[in-house]
Amino acid sequence: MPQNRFADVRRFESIDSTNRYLLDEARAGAPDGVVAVADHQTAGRGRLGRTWEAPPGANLLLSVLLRPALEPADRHLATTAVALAAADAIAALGLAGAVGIKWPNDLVDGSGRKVAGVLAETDLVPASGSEGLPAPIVVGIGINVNWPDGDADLPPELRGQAVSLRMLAGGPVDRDGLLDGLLAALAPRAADLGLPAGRQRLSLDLLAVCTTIGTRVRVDLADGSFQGSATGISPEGHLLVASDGVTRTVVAGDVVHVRPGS
Ligand code: BT5
Repeated sequence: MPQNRFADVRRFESIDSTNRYLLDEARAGAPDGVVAVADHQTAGRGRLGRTWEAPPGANLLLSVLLRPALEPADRHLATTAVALAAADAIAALGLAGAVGIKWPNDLVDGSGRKVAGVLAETDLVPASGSEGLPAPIVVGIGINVNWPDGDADLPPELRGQAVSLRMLAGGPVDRDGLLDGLLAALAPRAADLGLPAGRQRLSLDLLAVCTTIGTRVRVDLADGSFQGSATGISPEGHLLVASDGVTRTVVAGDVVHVRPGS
C-alpha cells in the first residue's frame, strides 16, 4: 500500500533540525520512508547556510528520508516530488490555485510571497551500515500554516515576503490534517521518482503550477549571473531560460523573479 511508505513518523517537540536528524539516521542505515516532524526547530536550515523561521507549535516542519533509485542527474526531482505533494495537499484544503511553485524549491502565493520552502540534502559517501542501499536524499519542507497571522507577526526582513495558509484561508488550518494529506500525496509522487514516465510526469506537473514560467528572471550561478525569460521546464525538470536569443538550461542556482523595469 503506497500510504504505508511513510508510516514511520517520528515527532519531536523541539529539535535543532529535522533534516539534520534524518541525515544522521540515514548515515546509520535508516530505510526509505522515515519521516521526522517537529513542533519547533532551534536551528531550522534553509539553503546555502540560510535559516528557516517558525515559532513553536504553529507551522509544519518536516523531513522525509528517500532512497530512490535515481541517477545523480535526476536527484533534484526529489525536491519537485515533495513540493508537488505539498501543493496537492494545500489544494485539497480548498486553496486550489492559491499556491504555485517558484522553481526550484519555493511554494508561493499569487503575489510571490513564500508559503513554504524545500531543502534537499544528501550524503554522497555511503555510510557504514547503509552499503547496498540506494543513496539517501533527505527532503525537508517548512510550511507556514498558522504563522504568520499577518505581516505584523513577521520580522522586518520577511514582511511582504512570507505568507501563511491561515492568511490565505482566512482562518486557522489543521496542521495534522495537512501532514496526512502531504504524506498521502507524496506516496505516488515518490514512486514516480523511480520510473522514467514518472519523472516526466513530475516535470509536467511542475510546469503546470510553476509561477516562474513567463516571468523575467535573474539566475545566480556559482560563477556569475544572467537574466532572461523563463520559458518552460525540460522533461528532466530543469528550468529553460531564453537569454540573448539562446535557450539556456538551468540545472541549479537561485532564481530571482525580476519585476518589469528593474
Ligand atoms: C528554503 O531555503 O526555503 C528551505 C527551507 C526548508 C525548511 C525545512 S523545515 C524542516 C526541514 N528542517 C530544516 O532544518 N529545514 C527544513 P531558502 O530558499 O534558502 O530560503 C530561506 C530564506 O527564506 C531565508 O533566508 C529567509 O529569507 C526566508 N524565510 C525564512 N523563514 C521563512 C518563513 N517561515 N517563511 C517565508 N520565508 C522564510
